[in-house]
Amino acid sequence: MTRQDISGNQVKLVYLALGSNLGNRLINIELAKIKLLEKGIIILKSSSHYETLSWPNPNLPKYINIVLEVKTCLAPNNLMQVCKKIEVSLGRKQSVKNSPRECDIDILDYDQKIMDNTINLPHPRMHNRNFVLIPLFEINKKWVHPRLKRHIKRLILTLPKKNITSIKQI
Ligand code: PH2
Ligand code: MG
Ligand code: MG
Repeated sequence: MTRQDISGNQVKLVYLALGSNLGNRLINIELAKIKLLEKGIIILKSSSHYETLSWPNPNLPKYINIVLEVKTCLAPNNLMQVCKKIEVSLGRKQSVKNSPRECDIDILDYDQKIMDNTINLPHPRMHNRNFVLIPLFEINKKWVHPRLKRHIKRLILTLPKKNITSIKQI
């Protein structure tokens, strides 16, 4: 039987990536976690903080990234709306793609769901991003990519070596 909350909604296991490369990066990430909690999203695990080069332009300020394992009853689109609102409340402006931001929240994996319409699940570029795979591996060594059916360890080993050596656990 699927687990339900007290209102009968199904509880889903979700992995979120949080990042910041503008302002006080550590505080921005902590505030984002508090705001997620305020929306009833339960944080089960939180990875260490990792300092990573900005992708795709390494000349932009470095990011601090973490990955969270959370429980939520929100549907994917509603969860996405909540994440967007938190990004904006922490100062994110609608600007040029990949420009520095106080807060970035991406849904990596929503209960192993594969979805290709309003939002893409799992996150379409997660499998080649060191700043997502390495913190995810820290909190779930058994995670498997729902679309590629590939184990997290294999995905990390496929990354270019410099992507592994350039990431700093802090
Ligand atoms: N997020 C981006 C663009 N580039 N680079 C790093 N290192 N970390 C991020 O979280 C990140 C990025 C937009 O979502
Ligand atoms: Mg991102
Ligand atoms: Mg994003």
